[in-house]
Amino acid sequence: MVGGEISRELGGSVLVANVQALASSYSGDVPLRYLRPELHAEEVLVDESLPIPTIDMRKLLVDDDEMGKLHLACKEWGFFQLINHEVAEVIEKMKADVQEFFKLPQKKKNEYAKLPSGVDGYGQNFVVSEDQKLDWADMLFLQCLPASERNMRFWPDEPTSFRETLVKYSSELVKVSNCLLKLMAKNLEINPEQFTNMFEDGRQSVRMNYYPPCVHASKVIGFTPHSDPGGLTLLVQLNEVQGLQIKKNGKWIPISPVPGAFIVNIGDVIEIMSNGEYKSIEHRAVVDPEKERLSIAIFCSPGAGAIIGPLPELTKEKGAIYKSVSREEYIKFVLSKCMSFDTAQT
Ligand SMILES: O=C(O)CCC(=O)C(=O)O
Repeated sequence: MVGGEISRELGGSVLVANVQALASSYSGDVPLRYLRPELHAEEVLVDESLPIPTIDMRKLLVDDDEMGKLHLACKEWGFFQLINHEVAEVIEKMKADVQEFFKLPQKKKNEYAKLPSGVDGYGQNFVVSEDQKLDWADMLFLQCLPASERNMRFWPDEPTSFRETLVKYSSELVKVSNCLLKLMAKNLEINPEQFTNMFEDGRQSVRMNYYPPCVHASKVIGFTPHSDPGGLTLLVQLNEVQGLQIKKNGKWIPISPVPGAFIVNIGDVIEIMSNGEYKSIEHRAVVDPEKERLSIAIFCSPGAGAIIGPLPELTKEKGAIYKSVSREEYIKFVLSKCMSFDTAQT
């Protein structure tokens, strides 16, 4: 382990090879560290897959039936597609800039390479040993909010519009996520402020994922199975290549991208706050044998000083099924529980 303990404390990582460069130059076997055939052993429901619920944001504001659909989606799926969210324009700009970023020459991308001691930047996070198995992906991770914690050293200045687009994307998505949180609070019959205050001055980070194609796609994994430790995640796919899978009733279900929709999922913090009523679902990303795949995930999490625990109104019937801890203790717990996926979202 190289600098493992330091990495652990700071949430950093040992540096690893760039997969995009590896994929473009290799012609034979996949390096051993990427081989994870055991992750494909479980059943995938391809033909019978049920689509995850689609929620219409415009209808949510005026239609009780749509609110009911949202409640069920959060309780039974933990995932839904969000359409008519009114931020289509900035999504298109963001997608174009992220695509351009990953097309830059390797040398240029490496100017934003992350450091072993931090989480922001280009590379991979939370690799804590030299023999840890690796995901077939590169990512660019950036803290967006609070604005005082942006580390501009890692914000690409190419394409030239990238920074401005991300700032706009971040602020538009705050509006979408706050609106969803208020509606969820209404559905849970709790005071909306109790729910939203925690996120109001919260943290928001973005993770841009690049999954190169792999001829041995069934032996590698793009993103190790995980649930998101934060509150709410809003994901867009940049192209129509399928890759995201969610676990339902012990089987993996592929999620097909709906053009223009966000894929929204409940994170562990909301599962805890709702005392288990809403579900944070395990998911993973698989790799395509021929085509690259790109996605952008925005993570919304409570800010400093928050207490992570079940809301008192939701514990009356069955008591609290989770402990309440400070945000700092929660992060320590997440880091210690699982260092093999990116916990920087918290
Ligand atoms: O690329 C995907 O579809 C999954 C991404 C993801 O789970 C994440 O960034 O946390």
